[in-house]
Amino acid sequence: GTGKIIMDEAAIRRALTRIAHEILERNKGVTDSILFGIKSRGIYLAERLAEKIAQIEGCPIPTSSLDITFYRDDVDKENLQPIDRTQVPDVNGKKVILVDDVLYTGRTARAAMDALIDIGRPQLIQLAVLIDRGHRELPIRPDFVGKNVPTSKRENVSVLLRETDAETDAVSIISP
Ligand code: 3GP
Ligand code: 5GP
Ligand code: MG
Repeated sequence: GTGKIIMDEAAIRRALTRIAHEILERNKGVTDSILFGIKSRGIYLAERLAEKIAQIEGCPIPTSSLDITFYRDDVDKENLQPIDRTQVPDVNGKKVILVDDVLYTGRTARAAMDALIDIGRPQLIQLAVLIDRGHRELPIRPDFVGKNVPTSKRENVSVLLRETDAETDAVSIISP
């Protein structure tokens, strides 16, 4: 659906450019860092951040994706399997930056941390999100935020990305 656009293509580009700089500043470069995109849209955002970081720093940052289904707190695990650690980069001793489109209750971020710790022992884990819409149900706080967007629980934040959704990027609030 369509709602009020709160970030257009340029705003999203600028926010990701800023976050790329913040990641480099906070971590003093990209040595031993890995970006992990969470499911579909987090993966595209992680890839965009990696491209910017490589341009700014002149040095590539490994990028991977994380399937957290097994680690969710609301699914039946019977037919699911934990992450196969041979299929993901080694996280031992690494600075891992989780990337997602929207942060809401924090349950997805918690599951992602559980998944990471299942495959190794990262040096540290940080969280980067394009949108923080509030309403946390766990003590989780993002390290890098594109835009803080106060929402009601009944609203929904639509994130449309060129890679999967639309001709141009847009973030809007969909009200019921
Ligand atoms: P994503 O996989 O790209 O993150 O959760 C499945 C998809 O539904 C997500 O896409 C997300 O963007 C979208 N979505 C929209 N509103 C919600 C919501 O309130 N909760 C969740 N979990 N997903 C939502
Ligand atoms: P949480 O687990 O923090 O409640 O929600 C985070 C995950 O759910 C993210 O991966 C995000 O895609 C999705 N999500 C939660 N709320 C919204 C929303 O309003 N809009 C979109 N696009 N995704 C949401
Ligand atoms: Mg998401």
